[in-house]
Amino acid sequence: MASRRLLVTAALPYSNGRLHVGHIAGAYLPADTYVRFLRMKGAEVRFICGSDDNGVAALKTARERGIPVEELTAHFNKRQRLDFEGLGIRFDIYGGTHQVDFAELHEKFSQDFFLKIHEKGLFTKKRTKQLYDTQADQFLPDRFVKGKCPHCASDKAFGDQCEGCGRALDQIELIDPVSVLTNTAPELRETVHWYLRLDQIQGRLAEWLAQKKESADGGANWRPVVINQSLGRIEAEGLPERAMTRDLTWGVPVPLEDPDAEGKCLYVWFDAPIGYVSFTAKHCLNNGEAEADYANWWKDPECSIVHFIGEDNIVFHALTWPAMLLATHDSESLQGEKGEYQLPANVVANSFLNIKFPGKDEEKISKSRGTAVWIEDYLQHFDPDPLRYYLTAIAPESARTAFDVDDFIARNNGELVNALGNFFNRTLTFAHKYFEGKVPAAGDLEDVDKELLTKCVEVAKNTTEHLEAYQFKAGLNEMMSLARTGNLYFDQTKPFLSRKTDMEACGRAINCCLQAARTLTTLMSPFLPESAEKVAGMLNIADTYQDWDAAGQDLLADGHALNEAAILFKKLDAAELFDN
Ligand code: B3M
Ligand code: ZN
Repeated sequence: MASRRLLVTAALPYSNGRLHVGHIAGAYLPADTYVRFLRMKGAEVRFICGSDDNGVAALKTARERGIPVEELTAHFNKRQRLDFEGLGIRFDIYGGTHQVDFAELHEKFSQDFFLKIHEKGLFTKKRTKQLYDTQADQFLPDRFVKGKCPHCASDKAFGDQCEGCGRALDQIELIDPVSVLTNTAPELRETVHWYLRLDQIQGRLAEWLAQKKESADGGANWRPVVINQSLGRIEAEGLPERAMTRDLTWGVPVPLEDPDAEGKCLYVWFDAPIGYVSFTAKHCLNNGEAEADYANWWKDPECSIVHFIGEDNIVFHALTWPAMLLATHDSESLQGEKGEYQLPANVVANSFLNIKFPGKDEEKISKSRGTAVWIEDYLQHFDPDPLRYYLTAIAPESARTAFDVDDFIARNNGELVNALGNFFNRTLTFAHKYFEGKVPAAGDLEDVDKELLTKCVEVAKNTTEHLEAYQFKAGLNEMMSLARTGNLYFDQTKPFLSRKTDMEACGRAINCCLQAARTLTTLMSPFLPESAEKVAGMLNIADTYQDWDAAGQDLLADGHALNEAAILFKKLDAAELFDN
């Protein structure tokens, strides 16, 4: 682990809709798992998130629904917050770039950031042409223009990004643009914007990314897709200047005393990542610290910053955002000196999830076609942990994967219920029935017993390594391998037979099973926090199981009293939820 202090962020969801399983698998669940793990390791962590309220996404939805944009974003901020809570995703603060309690501070941080870059001379003010909808009588925000991509010819290109090839675009590059507002062809009109001089920063950016690439095996664990998309972009085409202002009134006003700045806002991708910072400052305030204490997390080389995002946000987090950070620096240091914004220690990106409903083909998750599993719907029927389990088991860490409804049910019933739950249940029930609810004496261990205890140590070590390397799926599999080995051990040592003939052997087997259960409780906790807490209660280790390093090391003492056992996971039926 890079350091004992970490600031972890998860991408700020746009507050214009509900969350589905794809969002959770992409950024929020791995981030939460990681933070829980870090805390169990004794690290000091701040876990920051909130909604991305500004810009056109919200404006567009509000317009479609005929409600004020403030109302829309407040509404979805709250619903998304409840989704996260319901899934046990526990941020230290959940802000929102335009939410009542946050907007003022966020505006200040964003404007200061802009001014700092402005002072450094890293913006060019340019008079350009922009698409203007003469029927709606307004300049068209990027998302309000559709057209053909100049790079890949996909017709799913918007004014900011092509959904075909993922490239960032300028709206005037679009071929055959059409206004989303009125479906008419817009005309080009003159406007003024401030462009971030990425060309001036790309040398340092490339050097920084190259360092990360080299260290990919040496502990930094950057995913290849992140390096390739960002460094690859610089090497292939260089970074053109990008406009960081927009002709828009919903957002952070451009903080310049310049008539040309009137009626303009900062680009949403400029202010959104600053949300990570302003929410940190707000958290400091809520925590009884000073606003300026955000710097302990953002401007201290001793603190590592890790961003969790979905694949479509790579360019913004591994190029634009680090460029913005570098643009505020006085020093030439790549990471940043103390007192300067630190560049991220890692940007962890997942790919997307497809969806597969019973009897249908695998397809993309789509709001408009209704092909999604919504978190609100899920939580009405089921506990959070089965979803956490499945989304980690199929995590799209290196490629797109699918949420397959039948597979979700099958793995819940086969893995959580039959392997993990059953191991706890048979062990605890046995201890209650034949050993008065106490840990029986281990006695003299035989090879088979020692093997199980060695397996506990190994699994703890491997799970640690996987989690430190952001390999959540592998970490989960490793943890589950201990449950399987535990079941095999139970079957082999047959305490159900030895209890009639050799109580000592029987006690030894149950003792070892309880040790494995003890280890599992800790190791499953970042993945399945609610279930871990329950089983910790049953094992009567509520105050110790959160110490990560105790897994495989701390053994339950002979005679340790256990609490009542209860069923941990239950079989699920797809019909309950997914009967469409
Ligand atoms: N709101 C994007 C998204 O959901 C976006 C992330 C901002 S993180 C600073 O694609
Ligand atoms: Zn394209």
